[in-house]
Amino acid sequence: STVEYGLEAPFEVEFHDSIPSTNARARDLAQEGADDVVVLADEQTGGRGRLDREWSSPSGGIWLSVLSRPDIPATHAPAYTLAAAVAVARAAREAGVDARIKWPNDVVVPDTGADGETVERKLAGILTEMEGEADRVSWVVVGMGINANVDPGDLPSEAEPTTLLGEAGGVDRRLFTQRVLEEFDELRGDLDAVVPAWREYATTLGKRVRVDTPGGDVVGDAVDVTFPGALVVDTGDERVTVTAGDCEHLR
Ligand code: BT5
Repeated sequence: STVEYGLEAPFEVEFHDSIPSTNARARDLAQEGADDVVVLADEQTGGRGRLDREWSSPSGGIWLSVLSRPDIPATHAPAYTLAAAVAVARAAREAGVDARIKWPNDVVVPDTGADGETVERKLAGILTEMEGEADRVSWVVVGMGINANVDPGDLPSEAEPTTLLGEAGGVDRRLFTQRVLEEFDELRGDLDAVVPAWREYATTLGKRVRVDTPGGDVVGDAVDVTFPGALVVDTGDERVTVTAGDCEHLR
């Protein structure tokens, strides 16, 4: 409950010590007609990423889902994903972490090794789900998986993860969550501000990328992000606007 968790965010908060997935719970609440609810958990036993990939969610993290019913067409929902990434990046930067955003949904921290090679370690991921008509969504659930007070060794190493514990010695999860929700609430009320804010922290722009899209791979220079969250890739022959896919930074 709100009181128990002590959050002053503009949402009702439902807290769980352990739950399969906060997104799944928020979807259930949506079916029951709820609005402006945050589902928050210390641990998830069945956390999911995009394309049903597993999201490792040990105790100590900030695993949360925001349910809202905005008056937007489904095509604008990607702006919610970007808004969440900006909110998490801002809160992490306030905590002294050099958080950047990798298109579309990864909050990463650059880690330059002794060999001069930089690895972008994933601090957080966002999963947006929605239902409704094309011209107006019925609800949107924005899931944020934030590796907070988690030992990086407890996360799958092949994912090249990092955590707020590893980067900043840990955070006060209540305050961190409050900052994320305040920022997210502000951005969702001003969607035009999302892309400019996203550009400030972007690590993808200016990089050579390979984007694995439903229509095949697109390789080129990432030159811009446009509303509501599409990546513009200059392939040398043409500028391709990519709305969804996995992005790999080639250099
Ligand atoms: C994401 O997917 O990055 C979205 C993750 C969303 C998780 C939140 S937690 C609260 C809410 N409830 C849920 O059930 N989900 C949301 P994607 O871009 O598909 O990345 C998934 C990939 O990240 C996996 O295949 C792993 O390689 C890697 N991975 C898994 N767990 C990780 C972790 N804790 N930290 C960093 N990388 C991880």
